Amino acid sequence: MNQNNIKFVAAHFAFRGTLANIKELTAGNINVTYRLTYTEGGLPHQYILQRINTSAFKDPVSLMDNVGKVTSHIRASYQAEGINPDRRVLTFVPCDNGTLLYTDPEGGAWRAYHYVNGVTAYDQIESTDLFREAGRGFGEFQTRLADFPAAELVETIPGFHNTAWRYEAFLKSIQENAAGRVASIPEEITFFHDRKELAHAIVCKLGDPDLFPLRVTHNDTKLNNVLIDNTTGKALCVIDLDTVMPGSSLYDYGDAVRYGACTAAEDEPDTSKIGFDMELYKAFTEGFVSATAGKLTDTEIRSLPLGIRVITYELAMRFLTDYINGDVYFKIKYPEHNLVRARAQMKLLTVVEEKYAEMCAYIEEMLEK
Ligand code: GN1
Ligand code: MG
Repeated sequence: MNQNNIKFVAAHFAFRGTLANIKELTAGNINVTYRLTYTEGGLPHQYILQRINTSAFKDPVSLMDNVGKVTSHIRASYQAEGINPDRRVLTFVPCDNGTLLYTDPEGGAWRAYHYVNGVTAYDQIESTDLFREAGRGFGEFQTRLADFPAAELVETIPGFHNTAWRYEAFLKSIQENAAGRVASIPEEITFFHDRKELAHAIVCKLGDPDLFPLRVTHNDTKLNNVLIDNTTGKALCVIDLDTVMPGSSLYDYGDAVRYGACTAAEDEPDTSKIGFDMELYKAFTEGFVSATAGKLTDTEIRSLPLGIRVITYELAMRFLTDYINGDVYFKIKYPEHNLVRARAQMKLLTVVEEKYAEMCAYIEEMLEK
Protein backbone atom coordinates (compact mmCIF):
# COMPACT_ATOMS: atom_id res chain seq x y z
CA MET A 1 0.00 0.00 0.00
CA ASN A 2 1.46 3.41 -0.89
CA GLN A 3 2.21 6.07 1.68
CA ASN A 4 -0.54 8.42 0.46
CA ASN A 5 -3.17 5.76 1.07
CA ILE A 6 -1.84 5.18 4.57
CA LYS A 7 -1.86 8.93 5.24
CA PHE A 8 -5.45 9.05 4.06
CA VAL A 9 -6.44 6.25 6.46
CA ALA A 10 -4.39 7.70 9.32
CA ALA A 11 -6.16 11.04 9.00
CA HIS A 12 -9.36 9.33 10.21
CA PHE A 13 -7.85 8.43 13.60
CA ALA A 14 -7.45 10.73 16.61
CA PHE A 15 -3.61 10.70 16.56
CA ARG A 16 -1.71 13.52 18.25
CA GLY A 17 0.72 15.71 16.29
CA THR A 18 1.95 15.69 12.70
CA LEU A 19 2.78 12.50 10.82
CA ALA A 20 6.57 12.24 10.42
CA ASN A 21 7.28 8.60 9.51
CA ILE A 22 5.60 5.40 8.31
CA LYS A 23 7.28 2.00 8.64
CA GLU A 24 5.80 -1.36 7.67
CA LEU A 25 6.33 -4.16 10.23
CA THR A 26 6.38 -7.56 8.59
CA ALA A 27 6.33 -10.10 11.45
CA GLY A 28 2.62 -11.07 11.18
CA ASN A 29 1.31 -13.66 8.71
CA ILE A 30 -2.22 -12.31 8.47
CA ASN A 31 -2.77 -8.55 9.00
CA VAL A 32 -0.81 -5.68 7.44
CA THR A 33 0.91 -3.54 10.08
CA TYR A 34 2.51 -0.09 10.08
CA ARG A 35 4.24 1.89 12.78
CA LEU A 36 3.46 5.60 12.53
CA THR A 37 5.52 8.29 14.21
CA TYR A 38 3.90 11.67 14.86
CA THR A 39 5.58 14.68 16.39
CA GLU A 40 4.01 17.30 18.57
CA GLY A 41 6.03 20.20 20.02
CA GLY A 42 9.22 18.25 19.28
CA LEU A 43 7.96 15.14 21.13
CA PRO A 44 7.27 11.87 19.31
CA HIS A 45 4.02 9.89 19.59
CA GLN A 46 4.08 6.42 18.06
CA TYR A 47 1.13 4.32 16.99
CA ILE A 48 0.46 1.01 15.31
CA LEU A 49 -1.98 1.12 12.41
CA GLN A 50 -3.24 -2.22 11.10
CA ARG A 51 -5.39 -3.35 8.25
CA ILE A 52 -7.36 -6.36 9.41
CA ASN A 53 -7.30 -9.25 6.96
CA THR A 54 -10.98 -9.63 6.23
CA SER A 55 -10.55 -12.93 4.37
CA ALA A 56 -9.41 -14.43 7.68
CA PHE A 57 -11.59 -12.27 9.94
CA LYS A 58 -14.94 -11.98 8.19
CA ASP A 59 -16.61 -9.75 10.77
CA PRO A 60 -14.18 -6.97 11.78
CA VAL A 61 -16.94 -5.03 13.56
CA SER A 62 -17.52 -7.87 16.03
CA LEU A 63 -13.78 -8.47 16.24
CA MET A 64 -13.13 -4.89 17.39
CA ASP A 65 -16.08 -5.17 19.74
CA ASN A 66 -14.37 -8.20 21.34
CA VAL A 67 -11.05 -6.35 21.52
CA GLY A 68 -12.68 -3.29 23.13
CA LYS A 69 -14.38 -5.42 25.79
CA VAL A 70 -11.33 -7.51 26.59
CA THR A 71 -8.95 -4.55 26.86
CA SER A 72 -11.43 -2.64 29.10
CA HIS A 73 -11.74 -5.68 31.35
CA ILE A 74 -7.98 -6.11 31.69
CA ARG A 75 -7.46 -2.36 32.20
CA ALA A 76 -10.06 -2.30 34.99
CA SER A 77 -8.48 -5.31 36.69
CA TYR A 78 -5.09 -3.54 36.90
CA GLN A 79 -6.71 -0.33 38.10
CA ALA A 80 -8.54 -2.23 40.83
CA GLU A 81 -5.12 -3.30 42.13
CA GLY A 82 -3.73 0.22 41.93
CA ILE A 83 -1.42 -0.69 39.00
CA ASN A 84 -1.10 1.77 36.12
CA PRO A 85 -2.51 -0.17 33.13
CA ASP A 86 -0.96 1.98 30.38
CA ARG A 87 1.88 -0.41 29.49
CA ARG A 88 -0.02 -3.54 30.61
CA VAL A 89 -2.78 -3.55 28.03
CA LEU A 90 -3.16 -2.10 24.55
CA THR A 91 -4.84 1.31 24.29
CA PHE A 92 -6.82 1.62 21.07
CA VAL A 93 -7.34 4.96 19.34
CA PRO A 94 -10.87 5.84 18.21
CA CYS A 95 -11.51 7.03 14.68
CA ASP A 96 -13.80 9.80 13.45
CA ASN A 97 -16.94 7.62 13.50
CA GLY A 98 -16.53 7.27 17.28
CA THR A 99 -15.69 3.54 17.14
CA LEU A 100 -12.40 1.63 17.12
CA LEU A 101 -12.84 0.53 13.49
CA TYR A 102 -12.40 2.62 10.36
CA THR A 103 -13.62 1.25 7.03
CA ASP A 104 -11.94 2.84 4.00
CA PRO A 105 -13.81 3.52 0.72
CA GLU A 106 -12.61 0.17 -0.70
CA GLY A 107 -13.90 -1.74 2.30
CA GLY A 108 -10.52 -2.12 4.06
CA ALA A 109 -10.91 -2.48 7.84
CA TRP A 110 -8.44 -0.52 10.00
CA ARG A 111 -7.67 -0.08 13.68
CA ALA A 112 -4.93 1.65 15.65
CA TYR A 113 -3.33 1.55 19.07
CA HIS A 114 -0.58 3.25 21.03
CA TYR A 115 2.85 1.77 20.43
CA VAL A 116 4.38 0.58 23.70
CA ASN A 117 7.91 1.94 24.17
CA GLY A 118 10.89 0.33 25.86
CA VAL A 119 9.82 -3.25 25.18
CA THR A 120 10.88 -6.12 22.94
CA ALA A 121 8.68 -8.57 21.05
CA TYR A 122 11.15 -11.45 20.71
CA ASP A 123 11.10 -13.66 17.63
CA GLN A 124 13.47 -16.03 19.38
CA ILE A 125 14.54 -16.24 23.01
CA GLU A 126 17.47 -18.21 24.33
CA SER A 127 17.32 -17.00 27.94
CA THR A 128 15.34 -19.31 30.20
CA ASP A 129 14.49 -16.37 32.49
CA LEU A 130 12.91 -14.40 29.67
CA PHE A 131 10.98 -17.42 28.45
CA ARG A 132 9.73 -18.09 32.00
CA GLU A 133 8.51 -14.50 31.98
CA ALA A 134 6.76 -15.06 28.66
CA GLY A 135 4.98 -18.02 30.27
CA ARG A 136 4.01 -15.88 33.21
CA GLY A 137 2.74 -13.15 30.87
CA PHE A 138 0.48 -15.47 28.87
CA GLY A 139 -0.66 -17.21 32.06
CA GLU A 140 -1.51 -13.90 33.66
CA PHE A 141 -3.46 -12.83 30.58
CA GLN A 142 -5.63 -15.91 30.96
CA THR A 143 -6.02 -15.37 34.69
CA ARG A 144 -7.11 -11.75 34.22
CA LEU A 145 -9.81 -12.93 31.83
CA ALA A 146 -10.92 -15.86 34.00
CA ASP A 147 -13.97 -13.87 35.20
CA PHE A 148 -14.80 -12.42 31.78
CA PRO A 149 -18.20 -13.62 30.54
CA ALA A 150 -17.22 -15.80 27.57
CA ALA A 151 -20.72 -15.58 26.06
CA GLU A 152 -20.09 -11.89 25.30
CA LEU A 153 -17.34 -12.78 22.84
CA VAL A 154 -17.94 -13.51 19.18
CA GLU A 155 -15.92 -16.36 17.67
CA THR A 156 -13.82 -14.24 15.28
CA ILE A 157 -12.72 -17.32 13.29
CA PRO A 158 -15.23 -20.10 13.87
CA GLY A 159 -13.53 -23.42 14.62
CA PHE A 160 -10.10 -21.73 14.82
CA HIS A 161 -8.51 -24.41 17.05
CA ASN A 162 -11.01 -27.14 16.35
CA THR A 163 -8.32 -29.55 15.20
CA ALA A 164 -10.87 -32.16 14.12
CA TRP A 165 -12.43 -29.59 11.83
CA ARG A 166 -8.96 -28.60 10.59
CA TYR A 167 -8.39 -32.25 9.67
CA GLU A 168 -11.66 -32.27 7.70
CA ALA A 169 -10.52 -29.10 5.90
CA PHE A 170 -7.23 -30.85 5.10
CA LEU A 171 -9.10 -33.85 3.61
CA LYS A 172 -11.25 -31.49 1.55
CA SER A 173 -8.21 -29.66 0.19
CA ILE A 174 -6.72 -32.98 -0.95
CA GLN A 175 -9.95 -33.94 -2.65
CA GLU A 176 -10.24 -30.60 -4.45
CA ASN A 177 -6.52 -30.35 -5.29
CA ALA A 178 -7.07 -26.74 -6.37
CA ALA A 179 -3.42 -25.96 -7.18
CA GLY A 180 -2.54 -29.42 -8.58
CA ARG A 181 0.06 -30.00 -5.84
CA VAL A 182 -1.27 -33.13 -4.15
CA ALA A 183 0.71 -35.66 -6.21
CA SER A 184 4.00 -34.00 -5.24
CA ILE A 185 3.60 -34.38 -1.45
CA PRO A 186 2.53 -37.98 -0.66
CA GLU A 187 4.79 -38.35 2.40
CA GLU A 188 3.62 -35.12 3.94
CA ILE A 189 -0.01 -36.13 3.50
CA THR A 190 0.58 -39.56 5.08
CA PHE A 191 2.24 -37.89 8.07
CA PHE A 192 -1.07 -36.24 9.06
CA HIS A 193 -3.20 -39.34 8.41
CA ASP A 194 -0.87 -41.37 10.62
CA ARG A 195 -1.48 -39.01 13.55
CA LYS A 196 -5.15 -38.27 13.06
CA GLU A 197 -6.02 -39.26 16.64
CA LEU A 198 -4.36 -35.99 17.65
CA ALA A 199 -7.08 -34.09 15.82
CA HIS A 200 -9.61 -35.28 18.39
CA ALA A 201 -7.46 -35.40 21.51
CA ILE A 202 -8.52 -32.01 22.92
CA VAL A 203 -11.80 -31.20 21.21
CA CYS A 204 -13.46 -34.41 22.39
CA LYS A 205 -13.03 -33.29 26.03
CA LEU A 206 -13.39 -29.54 25.56
CA GLY A 207 -16.17 -28.00 27.59
CA ASP A 208 -16.14 -30.65 30.33
CA PRO A 209 -15.51 -28.59 33.50
CA ASP A 210 -13.51 -31.43 35.13
CA LEU A 211 -11.37 -32.15 32.09
CA PHE A 212 -10.77 -29.26 29.69
CA PRO A 213 -13.08 -26.38 30.71
CA LEU A 214 -13.94 -23.78 28.09
CA ARG A 215 -12.03 -20.60 28.98
CA VAL A 216 -11.42 -17.20 27.47
CA THR A 217 -8.07 -17.69 25.79
CA HIS A 218 -5.77 -15.76 23.46
CA ASN A 219 -5.37 -18.54 20.89
CA ASP A 220 -2.34 -17.05 19.10
CA THR A 221 0.41 -17.02 21.70
CA LYS A 222 3.50 -16.75 19.55
CA LEU A 223 6.42 -15.44 21.55
CA ASN A 224 6.36 -12.09 19.77
CA ASN A 225 2.83 -11.52 21.02
CA VAL A 226 4.02 -10.82 24.56
CA LEU A 227 5.98 -7.61 25.11
CA ILE A 228 8.92 -7.87 27.51
CA ASP A 229 10.18 -4.77 29.34
CA ASN A 230 13.75 -3.93 28.23
CA THR A 231 14.72 -2.64 31.66
CA THR A 232 13.15 -5.14 34.04
CA GLY A 233 12.94 -8.23 31.79
CA LYS A 234 9.34 -8.67 32.95
CA ALA A 235 6.44 -9.59 30.67
CA LEU A 236 4.28 -6.48 30.40
CA CYS A 237 1.56 -6.72 27.83
CA VAL A 238 -0.04 -9.34 25.58
CA ILE A 239 -0.83 -8.12 22.06
CA ASP A 240 -2.59 -9.40 18.91
CA LEU A 241 -6.01 -9.83 20.44
CA ASP A 242 -7.88 -10.79 17.25
CA THR A 243 -8.40 -14.38 18.27
CA VAL A 244 -9.32 -13.86 21.93
CA MET A 245 -12.36 -16.10 22.26
CA PRO A 246 -13.54 -19.17 24.12
CA GLY A 247 -10.92 -21.93 23.92
CA SER A 248 -8.68 -24.21 25.95
CA SER A 249 -5.72 -23.26 28.17
CA LEU A 250 -3.85 -26.00 26.30
CA TYR A 251 -4.01 -23.98 23.09
CA ASP A 252 -2.28 -20.95 24.60
CA TYR A 253 0.29 -22.98 26.43
CA GLY A 254 0.87 -25.36 23.50
CA ASP A 255 1.25 -22.69 20.83
CA ALA A 256 3.68 -20.65 22.92
CA VAL A 257 5.95 -23.62 23.65
CA ARG A 258 5.70 -24.89 20.08
CA TYR A 259 7.11 -21.61 18.86
CA GLY A 260 9.40 -20.54 21.68
CA ALA A 261 11.16 -23.79 22.67
CA CYS A 262 12.00 -24.65 19.07
CA THR A 263 15.70 -24.16 18.33
CA ALA A 264 15.07 -22.71 14.87
CA ALA A 265 12.69 -20.35 13.12
CA GLU A 266 9.11 -21.46 12.47
CA ASP A 267 9.89 -21.60 8.75
CA GLU A 268 13.48 -22.92 8.88
CA PRO A 269 14.18 -24.65 5.52
CA ASP A 270 17.04 -26.78 6.94
CA THR A 271 15.09 -29.18 9.14
CA SER A 272 18.28 -30.58 10.67
CA LYS A 273 18.43 -27.34 12.68
CA ILE A 274 15.05 -27.95 14.26
CA GLY A 275 15.22 -29.19 17.84
CA PHE A 276 13.28 -28.69 21.05
CA ASP A 277 14.94 -27.11 24.09
CA MET A 278 13.89 -28.87 27.30
CA GLU A 279 15.27 -26.11 29.54
CA LEU A 280 13.12 -23.54 27.77
CA TYR A 281 10.17 -25.93 28.02
CA LYS A 282 10.62 -26.21 31.79
CA ALA A 283 11.03 -22.47 32.27
CA PHE A 284 7.90 -21.59 30.30
CA THR A 285 5.91 -24.28 32.06
CA GLU A 286 6.92 -22.91 35.48
CA GLY A 287 5.94 -19.39 34.47
CA PHE A 288 2.61 -20.41 32.96
CA VAL A 289 1.58 -22.76 35.77
CA SER A 290 2.51 -20.24 38.48
CA ALA A 291 0.53 -17.44 36.82
CA THR A 292 -2.56 -19.64 36.42
CA ALA A 293 -2.27 -21.13 39.93
CA GLY A 294 -5.53 -22.49 41.24
CA LYS A 295 -7.26 -21.97 37.88
CA LEU A 296 -6.30 -25.07 35.86
CA THR A 297 -7.71 -28.53 36.52
CA ASP A 298 -5.25 -31.37 37.21
CA THR A 299 -6.22 -32.88 33.88
CA GLU A 300 -5.29 -29.64 32.15
CA ILE A 301 -1.91 -29.43 33.90
CA ARG A 302 -1.12 -33.07 33.10
CA SER A 303 -2.16 -32.48 29.49
CA LEU A 304 0.01 -29.42 28.86
CA PRO A 305 2.53 -31.46 26.82
CA LEU A 306 -0.38 -32.84 24.79
CA GLY A 307 -1.26 -29.21 24.00
CA ILE A 308 2.16 -28.79 22.37
CA ARG A 309 1.65 -31.88 20.21
CA VAL A 310 -1.86 -30.98 19.13
CA ILE A 311 -1.09 -27.36 18.27
CA THR A 312 2.08 -28.30 16.38
CA TYR A 313 0.15 -30.96 14.45
CA GLU A 314 -2.65 -28.48 13.77
CA LEU A 315 -0.42 -25.67 12.52
CA ALA A 316 1.72 -27.98 10.38
CA MET A 317 -1.51 -29.26 8.81
CA ARG A 318 -2.86 -25.70 8.34
CA PHE A 319 0.34 -24.74 6.47
CA LEU A 320 0.15 -27.85 4.28
CA THR A 321 -3.57 -27.31 3.63
CA ASP A 322 -2.83 -23.76 2.52
CA TYR A 323 -0.06 -25.03 0.26
CA ILE A 324 -2.47 -27.53 -1.29
CA ASN A 325 -5.11 -24.82 -1.72
CA GLY A 326 -2.66 -22.58 -3.59
CA ASP A 327 -1.55 -20.24 -0.75
CA VAL A 328 -4.81 -18.47 -0.13
CA TYR A 329 -4.60 -17.86 3.64
CA PHE A 330 -1.10 -17.17 5.04
CA LYS A 331 1.03 -14.39 3.58
CA ILE A 332 3.99 -16.04 1.82
CA LYS A 333 7.47 -14.60 1.12
CA TYR A 334 8.36 -17.07 -1.67
CA PRO A 335 6.46 -19.71 -3.70
CA GLU A 336 7.17 -22.82 -1.54
CA HIS A 337 6.96 -20.96 1.76
CA ASN A 338 3.90 -22.82 3.08
CA LEU A 339 5.45 -26.19 2.22
CA VAL A 340 8.67 -25.20 4.00
CA ARG A 341 6.66 -24.06 7.02
CA ALA A 342 4.71 -27.32 7.06
CA ARG A 343 7.89 -29.43 6.87
CA ALA A 344 9.52 -27.41 9.66
CA GLN A 345 6.51 -27.94 11.95
CA MET A 346 6.34 -31.65 11.03
CA LYS A 347 9.98 -32.05 12.00
CA LEU A 348 9.31 -30.19 15.25
CA LEU A 349 6.40 -32.51 16.00
CA THR A 350 8.61 -35.58 15.60
CA VAL A 351 11.12 -34.09 18.06
CA VAL A 352 8.32 -33.24 20.49
CA GLU A 353 7.09 -36.84 20.21
CA GLU A 354 10.54 -38.12 21.13
CA LYS A 355 10.68 -35.91 24.22
CA TYR A 356 7.04 -36.36 25.20
CA ALA A 357 7.57 -38.87 28.02
CA GLU A 358 10.28 -36.66 29.52
CA MET A 359 7.95 -33.65 29.36
CA CYS A 360 5.15 -35.53 31.11
CA ALA A 361 7.56 -36.76 33.79
CA TYR A 362 8.59 -33.16 34.46
CA ILE A 363 4.96 -32.16 34.99
CA GLU A 364 4.46 -35.01 37.49
CA GLU A 365 7.57 -33.87 39.35
CA MET A 366 6.23 -30.34 39.46
CA LEU A 367 2.85 -31.48 40.78
CA GLU A 368 4.49 -33.49 43.58
CA LYS A 369 6.37 -30.42 44.88
C1 GN1 B 1 -0.78 -16.42 12.16
O1 GN1 B 1 -0.17 -13.48 11.83
P1 GN1 B 1 0.20 -14.10 13.12
O2 GN1 B 1 1.65 -14.33 13.23
O3 GN1 B 1 -0.35 -13.34 14.30
C2 GN1 B 1 -1.99 -17.28 12.53
C3 GN1 B 1 -1.67 -18.17 13.72
C4 GN1 B 1 -0.45 -19.02 13.42
C5 GN1 B 1 0.71 -18.11 13.01
C6 GN1 B 1 1.88 -18.92 12.59
C7 GN1 B 1 -5.36 -15.59 12.66
O4 GN1 B 1 -0.52 -15.52 13.21
O5 GN1 B 1 -2.76 -19.02 13.99
O6 GN1 B 1 -0.08 -19.78 14.52
O7 GN1 B 1 0.34 -17.23 11.92
N1 GN1 B 1 -3.12 -16.40 12.87
C8 GN1 B 1 -4.33 -16.56 12.28
O8 GN1 B 1 2.98 -18.11 12.39
O9 GN1 B 1 -4.56 -17.47 11.50
MG1 MG C 1 -2.13 -13.21 15.11
